[in-house]
Amino acid sequence: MGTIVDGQASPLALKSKKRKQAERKGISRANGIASCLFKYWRQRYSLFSRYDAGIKMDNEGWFSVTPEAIAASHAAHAASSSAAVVIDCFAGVGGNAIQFAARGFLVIAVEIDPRKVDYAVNNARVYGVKDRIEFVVGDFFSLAPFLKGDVVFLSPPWGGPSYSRIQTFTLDMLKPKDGYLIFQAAQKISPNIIMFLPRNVDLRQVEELSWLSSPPLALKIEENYMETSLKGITAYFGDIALVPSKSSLSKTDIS
Ligand code: MGP
Ligand code: SAH
Repeated sequence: MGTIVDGQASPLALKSKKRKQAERKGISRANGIASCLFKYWRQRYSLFSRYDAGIKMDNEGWFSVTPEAIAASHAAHAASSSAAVVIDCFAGVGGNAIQFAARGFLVIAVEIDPRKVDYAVNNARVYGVKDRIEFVVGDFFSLAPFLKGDVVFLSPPWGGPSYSRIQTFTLDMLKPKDGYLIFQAAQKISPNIIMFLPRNVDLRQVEELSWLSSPPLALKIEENYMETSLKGITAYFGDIALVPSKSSLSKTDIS
């Protein structure tokens, strides 16, 4: 130890902290990313194992993309059902859409930001699954009445990395609309809904979503870990909640 002297960091510890900050700034600059995104860049191979094969990301993509192994576990879960078409309603740079397509699904990937769609197309090409994904640039809420699919996948914006400083994340904090409205739009497409949510989400509210249907939808809630770090919560609604989960990344809490 020996780094704290009279309640203050020692000159040696300060030097090492400054060196680390400078190193972090240098790496961030060299890779064209904001230094506040450095922690996500360090996890780049767990976000996309083929990162070095030409994956493209933007700032929001860095902190929003579902880690590859978790996206693969969502797809594996859906593949245990008879579903064939998945609608990824907030597709971002393609983390989930790619894994659904790699599992053999036909994917309709909706994303409002055209630059992210360009990146998602590029990233799907890197994974050799571009032909299994139909990319749509647009607003999910406007498109929802026209979308047809067996499974609806929802990973909407959580309001940025600051979500983790909130003690209990309530569904009205989801963007661009309240989680209840997002869920209702999805329900019009299919009762089989997968929702990827913050680890601090209010689970009672998630349960309430299943009561929006009569009779209530089956619900399964999983915690998604990468090694020992809890990254998010997945809620499976409808018949898809009843298929057994095979993933070692998931711990089921409520069935
Ligand atoms: P995090 O909590 O910001 O980072 O995001 P991490 O690595 O857990 O760092 P820590 O210091 O908090 O431990 C964890 C994961 O949540 C990300 O890899 C994304 O998959 C997901 N995620 C984070 N945000 C801010 C969003 C978001 O806005 N939307 C979606 N869909 N996913 C997000
Ligand atoms: N699951 C994705 C990340 C999704 S992040 C992945 O793994 O890559 C949420 C995305 O929702 C952001 O890219 C944001 O641009 C998009 N989005 C926000 N409002 C939207 C809307 N109304 N319709 C469609 N996409 C929207």
